[in-house]
Amino acid sequence: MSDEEKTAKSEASPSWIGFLLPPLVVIAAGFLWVAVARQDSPGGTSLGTRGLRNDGVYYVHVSQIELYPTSQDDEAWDSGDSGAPDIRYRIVWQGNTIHQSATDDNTLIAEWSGVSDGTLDKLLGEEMLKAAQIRALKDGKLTVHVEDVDTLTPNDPAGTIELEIMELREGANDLSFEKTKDLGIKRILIRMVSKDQSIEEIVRKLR
Ligand SMILES: [Ca+2]
Ligand SMILES: [Ca+2]
Repeated sequence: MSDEEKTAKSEASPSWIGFLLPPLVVIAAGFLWVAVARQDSPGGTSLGTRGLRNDGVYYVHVSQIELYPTSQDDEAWDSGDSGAPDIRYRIVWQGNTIHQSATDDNTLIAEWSGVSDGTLDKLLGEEMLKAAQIRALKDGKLTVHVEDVDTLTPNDPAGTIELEIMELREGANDLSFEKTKDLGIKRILIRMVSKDQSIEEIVRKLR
């Protein structure tokens, strides 16, 4: 066998695989598209039913957080007449805190609106939104830190939740958790609202 023949033979296999692979990738992508398109079909467009669009920008709004009745150490959140916690959360994306909520005092179920109160809604536009902004990217993560804010002592951490962004749905995401020694969060409601729509529609969905 000449050197030229050896080269030709050794290259035959890789080039054959190279020829086969692109159609396989196209078939896989086509299958994925069909699966996604079915979810997007009319009737499946209600809140919380549609996956996030890759590379799309979304508002993230935590509308409700419920804590377990006692802290991770099974102690009262606070001492005094009201032992109930004063709940605050912050959202971290790509190592940056991109939103911190107000504190909802003395409650086990804290709630926040995603828009500022007031009647100047349309004039204020994006300024009135109280929500974080993220870009939906594969392998992207979103972290929510929750704490009970204390005045005289250091805050009591209630737990940290790390979420795979692409596993969230557009609309409401209702997530429940078991209590552990690291987690005092019972339930968290997160709304994902696409930025790719009118400000009126965004406000309606974040309110
Ligand atoms: Ca406390
Ligand atoms: Ca309290």
